[in-house]
Amino acid sequence: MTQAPQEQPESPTNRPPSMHRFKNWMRRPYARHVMIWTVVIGFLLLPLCWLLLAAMNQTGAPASEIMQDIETTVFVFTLVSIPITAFVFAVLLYSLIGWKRISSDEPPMQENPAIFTNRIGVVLWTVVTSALAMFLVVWGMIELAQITANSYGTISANEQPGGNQSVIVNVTGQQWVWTFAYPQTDGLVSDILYLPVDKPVYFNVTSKDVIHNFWAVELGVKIDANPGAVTTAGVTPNKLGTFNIRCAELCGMHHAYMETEVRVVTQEQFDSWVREMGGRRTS
Ligand SMILES: [Cu+2]
Repeated sequence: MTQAPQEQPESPTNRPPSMHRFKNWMRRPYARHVMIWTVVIGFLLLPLCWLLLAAMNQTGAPASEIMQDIETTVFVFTLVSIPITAFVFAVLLYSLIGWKRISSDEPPMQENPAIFTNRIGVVLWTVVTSALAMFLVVWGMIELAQITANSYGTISANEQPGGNQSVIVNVTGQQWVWTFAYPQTDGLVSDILYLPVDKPVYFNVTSKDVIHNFWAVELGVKIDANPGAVTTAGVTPNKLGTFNIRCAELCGMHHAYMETEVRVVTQEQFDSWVREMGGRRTS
């Protein structure tokens, strides 16, 4: 039986060409294990993409175009980060489990030589992670522009095209309640937000005391409520139902309970609610 010629241990002076070293490296058991574990862990992590959306949709989201955009972004970002996450976990687990047989009494294993710089490895790692990161940056910017357009940007409600056909709501946060005033009616104020479906709504948001954050969860609206200033946001609710409104800025002892509801109803239901509450539509 002839023995395969033993490969010379690699050292900086007798290094074979890059490609050869890369192939050699991939033949090593730990490299193969890490690659296999990366693929297995990657597949195990895949359901996360859908689980996250299922969790977000528990309470009826998406109830607007904006929320739909946010969910798509969450899905894509999770998907794109899975290969890197899987690789990091594979290295971590292999370091914990694969090498655990080395005890302090044994000398270090000889079959795993010192790691030298491997150009192909470095190029692959850098190019792949940079490409993924760039993709996320570009995707993020496009989505941000899309969401800004869908939330009517920074143009105030009365300057928007068709602004008069929209609902304007003045949102006020204070420790620890939300109040919604409808300036187009005769002084209607409510602690539950009513909105007609499929109609643009503009929020003028402010605070009476500390900084709060107006978060209409399933509508995908989240904006700071600052004392002494008005911030604006907009959305078109496209789903009937009752959804959550929360404070998303730590604002004191009862911050966690600073929540109420948004009820998205038909235009007829909205008009009759306005009448019931004694408000008269003035525009
Ligand atoms: Cu608050």
